[in-house]
Amino acid sequence: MFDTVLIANRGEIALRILRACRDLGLRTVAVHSDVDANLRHVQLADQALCIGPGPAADSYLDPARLLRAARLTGAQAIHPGYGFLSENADFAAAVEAAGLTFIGPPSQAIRVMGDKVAAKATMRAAGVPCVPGSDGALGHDRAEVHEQARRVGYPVIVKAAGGGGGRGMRVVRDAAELDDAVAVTRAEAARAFHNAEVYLERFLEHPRHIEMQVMADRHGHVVWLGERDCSMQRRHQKMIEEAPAPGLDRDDVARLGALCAAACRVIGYVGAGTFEFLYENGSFYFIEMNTRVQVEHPVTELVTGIDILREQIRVAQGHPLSFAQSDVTLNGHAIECRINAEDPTSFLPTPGDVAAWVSPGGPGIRVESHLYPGYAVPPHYDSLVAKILAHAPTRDLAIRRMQGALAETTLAGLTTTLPLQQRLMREVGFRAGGFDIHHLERLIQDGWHQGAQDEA
Ligand code: MV4
Repeated sequence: MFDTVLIANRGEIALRILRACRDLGLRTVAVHSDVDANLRHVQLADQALCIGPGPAADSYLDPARLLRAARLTGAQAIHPGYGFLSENADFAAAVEAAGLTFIGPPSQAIRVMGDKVAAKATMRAAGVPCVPGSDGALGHDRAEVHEQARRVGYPVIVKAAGGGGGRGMRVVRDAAELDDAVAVTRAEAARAFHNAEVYLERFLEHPRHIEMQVMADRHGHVVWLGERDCSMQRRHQKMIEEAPAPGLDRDDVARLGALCAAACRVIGYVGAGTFEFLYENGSFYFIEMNTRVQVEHPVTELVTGIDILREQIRVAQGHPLSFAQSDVTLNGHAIECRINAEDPTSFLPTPGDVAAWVSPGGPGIRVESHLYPGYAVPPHYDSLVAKILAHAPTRDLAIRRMQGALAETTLAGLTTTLPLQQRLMREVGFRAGGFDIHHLERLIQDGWHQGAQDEA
């Protein structure tokens, strides 16, 4: 049983982890790069340690430095947050081997889900519906690859087994393009992931991105906490997430949740996890699993009333989940806007000094942010600077509350995505709900900032 947690992350999630630890009476150790000494959670932690220079490869991504920091500070557990080393099976295994607790699933579960071919085979065997595709990784016989593609049906998508999150994939619209696409994806995958394995799937043209939150403990309890709709994205960067997903059949969602929970039992899953699905024409298709806490976990916390970070840490301590599936009920609707320090038309990063920051409040509003006046956003890392959430009994009121929250947010000195999110709150496609994963790219192409799109 640990009493000190090393927070192996930065920014808003490091602060979220710190607050969960504080609630549980746990000591916190903040580790930071030398450009991050002024982060909010570094100021608040019981102990802080600089572990290296600004570039993440020499600080937040260096397993040896993190393990040394744990040894030096007496931390017995490491929370990886999201990104960085959170889904690195070798790091999780090294933490386990050092006799420390990795706050996440067993390294073996991370390893299996990190290999998208193995993940899909495992999920299919567990009864989770998957996108029709090749039987496992593609072989080197060209005729056989063509036969697989014909059987799956064009258009197909070639994906790297070591990829995920949108990295290492290529759409193939007819047989003439197949050989090249397979060869190029293989070569890229070998370089990027040190794994040349690729597989085929039927390419779905207009899906929604729906994901299912699960939690499991070490006592055989698994629960599903409902879905999130993350379709409002650009280049695999989510912009807005919401729960529940508009227009879904609640019985379908419940069946899917039960299948995901059953799959967790099969793989011996522990902690918080997310099953990603594409949803098209009333059917769900598993694409990959995220074996970490996600950026958008608060929308699920708001509609379920369950503190996912708290449960994740308690489960890592060996406690059973504090609730059962029958205790999980959905209450209202929640929306999250990710405020990034990016230009809202070019999406280029806009690091710099925060001149003023006044966060919004009022009924149903929650803000997750490490910002404060005088803070400087460094150029080295992800540009997420705040998550603004609105919760209300209905989606319409949640949108109205979000509009109010965005309007009362003062963030001076930085250029951010906030104006785009303000516009999206009024856009007819968003207002209707149920838009596909290409919706935002279409709006951007149409020049959202020139006021070309319809407004409600
Ligand atoms: C797909 C797909 C269409 N058909 N697979 C992109 C990220 C990775 N998680 C899987 N991705 C996709 N896989 C098939 N068979 C379309 C995407 C996709 C996508 C998925 C979720 C959210 C945003 C996306 C944006 C572009 C493409």
